[in-house]
Amino acid sequence: MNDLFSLEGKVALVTGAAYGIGFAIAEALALAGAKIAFNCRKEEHLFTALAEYEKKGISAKGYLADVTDEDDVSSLVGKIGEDLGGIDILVNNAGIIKRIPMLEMTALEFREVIDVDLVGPFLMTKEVLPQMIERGGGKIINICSMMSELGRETVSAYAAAKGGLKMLTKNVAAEYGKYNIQCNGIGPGYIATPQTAPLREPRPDGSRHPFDSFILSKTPAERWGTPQDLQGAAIFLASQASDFVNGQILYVDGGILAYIGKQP
Ligand code: NAP
Ligand code: GCO
Repeated sequence: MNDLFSLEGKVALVTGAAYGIGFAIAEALALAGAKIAFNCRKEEHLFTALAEYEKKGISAKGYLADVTDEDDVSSLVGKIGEDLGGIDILVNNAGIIKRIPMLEMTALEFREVIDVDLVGPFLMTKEVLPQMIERGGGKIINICSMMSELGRETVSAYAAAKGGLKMLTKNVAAEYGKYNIQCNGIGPGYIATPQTAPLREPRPDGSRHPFDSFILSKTPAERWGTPQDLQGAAIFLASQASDFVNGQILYVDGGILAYIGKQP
Protein backbone atom coordinates (compact mmCIF):
# COMPACT_ATOMS: atom_id res chain seq x y z
CA MET A 1 0.00 0.00 0.00
CA ASN A 2 2.85 2.41 0.80
CA ASP A 3 4.23 1.97 -2.74
CA LEU A 4 0.93 3.27 -4.07
CA PHE A 5 1.83 6.70 -2.71
CA SER A 6 5.59 6.50 -3.10
CA LEU A 7 7.36 9.10 -5.27
CA GLU A 8 10.78 7.45 -4.99
CA GLY A 9 12.82 8.08 -8.14
CA LYS A 10 10.53 10.87 -9.33
CA VAL A 11 11.44 14.51 -10.04
CA ALA A 12 8.88 17.15 -9.08
CA LEU A 13 8.85 20.81 -10.12
CA VAL A 14 6.64 23.03 -7.96
CA THR A 15 6.36 26.54 -9.37
CA GLY A 16 6.31 29.45 -6.94
CA ALA A 17 7.32 27.18 -4.06
CA ALA A 18 9.45 29.67 -2.11
CA TYR A 19 6.84 29.74 0.65
CA GLY A 20 3.09 29.29 1.23
CA ILE A 21 1.12 26.50 -0.42
CA GLY A 22 3.88 25.67 -2.92
CA PHE A 23 6.46 25.16 -0.20
CA ALA A 24 4.13 22.82 1.74
CA ILE A 25 3.34 20.81 -1.40
CA ALA A 26 7.04 20.52 -2.28
CA GLU A 27 7.77 19.40 1.29
CA ALA A 28 5.09 16.70 1.03
CA LEU A 29 6.33 15.41 -2.32
CA ALA A 30 9.87 15.28 -0.89
CA LEU A 31 8.64 13.32 2.12
CA ALA A 32 7.06 10.85 -0.32
CA GLY A 33 10.47 10.41 -1.97
CA ALA A 34 10.56 12.89 -4.86
CA LYS A 35 13.52 15.08 -5.77
CA ILE A 36 12.35 18.70 -5.62
CA ALA A 37 12.87 21.63 -7.96
CA PHE A 38 11.16 24.96 -7.42
CA ASN A 39 11.24 28.43 -8.90
CA CYS A 40 10.28 31.96 -7.98
CA ARG A 41 11.05 35.48 -9.30
CA LYS A 42 12.78 37.14 -6.36
CA GLU A 43 16.32 36.29 -5.29
CA GLU A 44 15.63 37.00 -1.62
CA HIS A 45 12.75 34.52 -1.69
CA LEU A 46 14.93 31.92 -3.41
CA PHE A 47 17.74 32.03 -0.86
CA THR A 48 15.38 32.10 2.12
CA ALA A 49 13.49 29.13 0.70
CA LEU A 50 16.67 27.12 0.06
CA ALA A 51 17.63 27.59 3.70
CA GLU A 52 14.14 26.55 4.83
CA TYR A 53 14.19 23.42 2.67
CA GLU A 54 17.63 22.56 4.05
CA LYS A 55 16.35 22.95 7.63
CA LYS A 56 13.77 20.29 6.77
CA GLY A 57 16.42 18.00 5.29
CA ILE A 58 15.22 18.60 1.73
CA SER A 59 17.99 19.20 -0.85
CA ALA A 60 15.73 21.19 -3.17
CA LYS A 61 17.06 22.81 -6.33
CA GLY A 62 15.89 26.42 -6.64
CA TYR A 63 15.78 28.55 -9.79
CA LEU A 64 14.92 32.14 -10.59
CA ALA A 65 12.26 32.00 -13.29
CA ASP A 66 9.07 33.92 -14.06
CA VAL A 67 6.37 31.55 -15.29
CA THR A 68 5.00 34.27 -17.60
CA ASP A 69 8.31 34.55 -19.49
CA GLU A 70 8.67 31.95 -22.26
CA ASP A 71 12.49 32.16 -22.25
CA ASP A 72 12.56 31.74 -18.46
CA VAL A 73 10.23 28.73 -18.70
CA SER A 74 12.32 27.07 -21.41
CA SER A 75 15.55 27.72 -19.53
CA LEU A 76 14.04 26.50 -16.21
CA VAL A 77 12.90 23.17 -17.67
CA GLY A 78 16.22 22.73 -19.49
CA LYS A 79 18.27 23.37 -16.33
CA ILE A 80 16.15 20.90 -14.34
CA GLY A 81 16.74 18.34 -17.09
CA GLU A 82 20.51 18.87 -16.73
CA ASP A 83 20.47 18.94 -12.91
CA LEU A 84 17.87 16.28 -12.07
CA GLY A 85 17.19 14.41 -15.31
CA GLY A 86 13.77 15.66 -16.35
CA ILE A 87 10.36 16.29 -14.73
CA ASP A 88 7.86 13.56 -13.77
CA ILE A 89 5.54 15.78 -11.70
CA LEU A 90 4.65 19.40 -12.50
CA VAL A 91 2.74 21.43 -9.92
CA ASN A 92 1.52 24.73 -11.37
CA ASN A 93 1.29 26.63 -8.09
CA ALA A 94 2.76 30.10 -8.81
CA GLY A 95 0.00 32.67 -8.65
CA ILE A 96 -0.96 36.20 -7.74
CA ILE A 97 -4.17 38.01 -6.89
CA LYS A 98 -5.22 41.65 -7.24
CA ARG A 99 -8.25 42.60 -5.16
CA ILE A 100 -9.70 45.55 -7.12
CA PRO A 101 -13.36 46.27 -8.01
CA MET A 102 -13.73 45.49 -11.71
CA LEU A 103 -14.81 49.02 -12.62
CA GLU A 104 -11.56 50.32 -11.08
CA MET A 105 -9.30 47.62 -12.52
CA THR A 106 -7.20 48.53 -15.55
CA ALA A 107 -6.80 46.16 -18.49
CA LEU A 108 -3.10 45.91 -17.59
CA GLU A 109 -3.90 44.81 -14.04
CA PHE A 110 -6.43 42.26 -15.35
CA ARG A 111 -3.90 40.91 -17.85
CA GLU A 112 -1.16 40.66 -15.18
CA VAL A 113 -3.30 38.27 -13.12
CA ILE A 114 -4.37 36.23 -16.15
CA ASP A 115 -0.73 36.09 -17.26
CA VAL A 116 0.57 34.55 -14.04
CA ASP A 117 -2.41 32.43 -13.01
CA LEU A 118 -3.48 31.05 -16.40
CA VAL A 119 -0.90 31.76 -19.13
CA GLY A 120 1.90 30.69 -16.75
CA PRO A 121 0.45 27.19 -16.23
CA PHE A 122 -0.15 26.97 -20.01
CA LEU A 123 3.50 27.81 -20.76
CA MET A 124 4.87 25.50 -18.07
CA THR A 125 2.64 22.61 -19.16
CA LYS A 126 3.47 23.09 -22.85
CA GLU A 127 7.20 23.02 -22.02
CA VAL A 128 7.01 19.87 -19.88
CA LEU A 129 4.51 17.76 -21.86
CA PRO A 130 6.99 16.59 -24.57
CA GLN A 131 9.34 15.00 -22.04
CA MET A 132 6.42 13.39 -20.20
CA ILE A 133 5.22 11.89 -23.49
CA GLU A 134 8.76 10.67 -24.21
CA ARG A 135 9.11 9.16 -20.72
CA GLY A 136 5.81 7.27 -20.97
CA GLY A 137 3.72 9.41 -18.69
CA GLY A 138 3.60 12.15 -16.05
CA LYS A 139 1.56 14.01 -13.47
CA ILE A 140 0.38 17.61 -13.72
CA ILE A 141 -1.34 19.28 -10.77
CA ASN A 142 -2.86 22.74 -11.21
CA ILE A 143 -3.58 24.77 -8.08
CA CYS A 144 -7.07 26.08 -8.66
CA SER A 145 -9.28 27.84 -6.12
CA MET A 146 -12.73 28.38 -4.63
CA MET A 147 -12.80 31.00 -7.38
CA SER A 148 -12.69 28.22 -9.96
CA GLU A 149 -16.34 27.74 -8.91
CA LEU A 150 -17.47 30.92 -7.15
CA GLY A 151 -17.21 34.68 -7.63
CA ARG A 152 -16.89 37.43 -5.11
CA GLU A 153 -16.40 41.18 -5.13
CA THR A 154 -12.98 42.53 -6.25
CA VAL A 155 -11.48 39.31 -7.63
CA SER A 156 -12.78 39.29 -11.25
CA ALA A 157 -9.38 38.69 -12.86
CA TYR A 158 -8.42 36.01 -10.35
CA ALA A 159 -11.74 34.18 -10.71
CA ALA A 160 -11.52 34.35 -14.51
CA ALA A 161 -7.99 32.93 -14.35
CA LYS A 162 -8.81 30.16 -11.88
CA GLY A 163 -11.99 29.25 -13.76
CA GLY A 164 -9.89 29.04 -16.89
CA LEU A 165 -7.29 26.95 -15.06
CA LYS A 166 -10.03 24.45 -14.14
CA MET A 167 -10.93 24.09 -17.82
CA LEU A 168 -7.27 23.98 -18.91
CA THR A 169 -6.87 21.08 -16.46
CA LYS A 170 -9.74 19.20 -18.11
CA ASN A 171 -8.45 19.96 -21.59
CA VAL A 172 -4.91 18.73 -20.92
CA ALA A 173 -6.45 15.53 -19.49
CA ALA A 174 -8.57 15.14 -22.62
CA GLU A 175 -5.76 15.85 -25.08
CA TYR A 176 -2.86 13.98 -23.42
CA GLY A 177 -4.46 11.26 -21.31
CA LYS A 178 -3.59 8.75 -24.04
CA TYR A 179 0.11 9.26 -23.16
CA ASN A 180 -0.47 8.13 -19.55
CA ILE A 181 -0.40 11.74 -18.42
CA GLN A 182 -2.82 12.67 -15.64
CA CYS A 183 -3.68 16.35 -15.26
CA ASN A 184 -5.75 17.21 -12.19
CA GLY A 185 -6.30 20.20 -9.95
CA ILE A 186 -6.33 20.94 -6.26
CA GLY A 187 -8.86 23.58 -5.20
CA PRO A 188 -7.77 24.94 -1.82
CA GLY A 189 -10.30 26.71 0.37
CA TYR A 190 -9.19 29.74 2.35
CA ILE A 191 -5.62 29.00 3.44
CA ALA A 192 -3.48 31.05 5.84
CA THR A 193 -0.56 32.22 3.68
CA PRO A 194 0.97 35.61 2.79
CA GLN A 195 -1.52 35.85 -0.07
CA THR A 196 -4.49 35.92 2.31
CA ALA A 197 -2.78 37.80 5.16
CA PRO A 198 -4.61 41.07 4.29
CA LEU A 199 -7.93 39.22 4.81
CA ARG A 200 -6.97 38.03 8.30
CA GLU A 201 -5.25 41.05 9.86
CA PRO A 202 -6.90 41.94 13.20
CA ARG A 203 -8.52 45.40 13.39
CA PRO A 204 -6.75 48.18 15.35
CA ASP A 205 -9.04 47.45 18.31
CA GLY A 206 -7.89 43.80 18.24
CA SER A 207 -11.19 42.48 16.83
CA ARG A 208 -11.26 39.95 14.01
CA HIS A 209 -11.07 41.26 10.41
CA PRO A 210 -14.65 41.12 9.04
CA PHE A 211 -13.50 38.85 6.19
CA ASP A 212 -11.88 36.53 8.72
CA SER A 213 -15.22 36.18 10.56
CA PHE A 214 -17.01 35.78 7.21
CA ILE A 215 -14.83 32.88 6.13
CA LEU A 216 -15.25 31.14 9.47
CA SER A 217 -19.02 31.41 8.99
CA LYS A 218 -18.75 29.88 5.51
CA THR A 219 -16.47 27.00 6.49
CA PRO A 220 -18.02 23.94 8.22
CA ALA A 221 -14.55 23.21 9.68
CA GLU A 222 -14.82 26.66 11.34
CA ARG A 223 -11.16 27.42 10.68
CA TRP A 224 -8.83 28.69 7.96
CA GLY A 225 -6.91 25.96 6.20
CA THR A 226 -3.16 25.59 6.53
CA PRO A 227 -0.78 24.79 3.67
CA GLN A 228 -0.21 21.42 5.37
CA ASP A 229 -3.92 20.57 4.84
CA LEU A 230 -3.12 20.27 1.13
CA GLN A 231 -0.20 17.83 1.45
CA GLY A 232 -2.20 14.59 1.31
CA ALA A 233 -4.10 15.63 -1.81
CA ALA A 234 -0.82 16.58 -3.50
CA ILE A 235 0.82 13.23 -2.74
CA PHE A 236 -2.30 11.39 -3.97
CA LEU A 237 -2.47 13.28 -7.29
CA ALA A 238 1.31 12.99 -7.79
CA SER A 239 1.42 9.22 -7.16
CA GLN A 240 0.34 6.06 -8.94
CA ALA A 241 -2.64 5.99 -6.57
CA SER A 242 -4.31 8.45 -8.98
CA ASP A 243 -3.27 6.83 -12.29
CA PHE A 244 -6.93 6.51 -13.37
CA VAL A 245 -7.97 9.96 -12.11
CA ASN A 246 -7.86 12.61 -14.84
CA GLY A 247 -9.34 16.06 -15.36
CA GLN A 248 -10.64 16.29 -11.81
CA ILE A 249 -10.42 19.16 -9.33
CA LEU A 250 -10.01 17.92 -5.76
CA TYR A 251 -11.37 20.63 -3.46
CA VAL A 252 -9.62 20.78 -0.10
CA ASP A 253 -11.78 23.50 1.43
CA GLY A 254 -13.02 22.36 4.84
CA GLY A 255 -16.48 22.02 3.29
CA ILE A 256 -16.99 25.57 1.97
CA LEU A 257 -18.39 24.49 -1.42
CA ALA A 258 -20.91 22.20 0.31
CA TYR A 259 -22.21 24.83 2.75
CA ILE A 260 -24.69 27.72 2.46
CA GLY A 261 -23.13 29.34 5.53
CA LYS A 262 -23.81 29.51 9.26
CA GLN A 263 -27.33 30.59 10.18
CA PRO A 264 -27.31 34.11 11.75
P1 NAP B 1 1.74 33.32 -2.02
O1 NAP B 1 1.92 33.13 -0.57
O2 NAP B 1 1.48 34.69 -2.57
O3 NAP B 1 3.02 32.67 -2.81
C1 NAP B 1 3.07 32.80 -4.17
C2 NAP B 1 4.38 32.21 -4.66
O4 NAP B 1 4.42 32.29 -6.07
C3 NAP B 1 5.60 32.93 -4.14
O5 NAP B 1 6.62 31.97 -3.93
C4 NAP B 1 6.01 33.84 -5.32
O6 NAP B 1 7.40 34.09 -5.23
C5 NAP B 1 5.62 32.96 -6.50
N1 NAP B 1 5.30 33.68 -7.75
C6 NAP B 1 4.40 34.68 -7.91
N2 NAP B 1 4.37 35.07 -9.20
C7 NAP B 1 5.28 34.30 -9.87
C8 NAP B 1 5.72 34.22 -11.22
N3 NAP B 1 5.24 35.05 -12.17
N4 NAP B 1 6.65 33.30 -11.55
C9 NAP B 1 7.17 32.48 -10.60
N5 NAP B 1 6.80 32.49 -9.29
C10 NAP B 1 5.86 33.40 -8.95
O7 NAP B 1 0.52 32.41 -2.53
P2 NAP B 1 -0.17 31.13 -1.87
O8 NAP B 1 -1.26 31.57 -0.96
O9 NAP B 1 0.88 30.20 -1.38
O10 NAP B 1 -0.88 30.52 -3.18
C11 NAP B 1 -0.20 29.63 -4.02
C12 NAP B 1 -1.18 29.22 -5.10
O11 NAP B 1 -2.38 28.73 -4.48
C13 NAP B 1 -1.62 30.37 -5.99
O12 NAP B 1 -1.83 29.89 -7.31
C14 NAP B 1 -2.95 30.81 -5.38
O13 NAP B 1 -3.78 31.44 -6.33
C15 NAP B 1 -3.50 29.48 -4.96
N6 NAP B 1 -4.51 29.50 -3.91
C16 NAP B 1 -4.27 30.13 -2.73
C17 NAP B 1 -5.25 30.05 -1.72
C18 NAP B 1 -5.07 30.69 -0.38
O14 NAP B 1 -6.09 30.83 0.35
N7 NAP B 1 -3.87 31.11 0.02
C19 NAP B 1 -6.42 29.34 -1.94
C20 NAP B 1 -6.64 28.77 -3.19
C21 NAP B 1 -5.66 28.84 -4.16
P3 NAP B 1 8.06 35.37 -6.00
O15 NAP B 1 7.24 36.57 -5.60
O16 NAP B 1 9.47 35.42 -5.50
O17 NAP B 1 7.97 35.07 -7.46
C1 GCO C 1 -9.80 36.09 -1.86
C2 GCO C 1 -8.81 35.02 -1.52
C3 GCO C 1 -9.13 33.74 -2.28
C4 GCO C 1 -8.12 32.68 -1.95
C5 GCO C 1 -8.42 31.40 -2.64
C6 GCO C 1 -9.71 30.80 -2.23
O1 GCO C 1 -9.39 37.26 -1.94
O2 GCO C 1 -10.97 35.73 -2.02
O3 GCO C 1 -7.49 35.44 -1.80
O4 GCO C 1 -9.15 34.00 -3.64
O5 GCO C 1 -6.86 33.08 -2.34
O6 GCO C 1 -8.29 31.49 -4.02
O7 GCO C 1 -9.78 29.49 -2.77
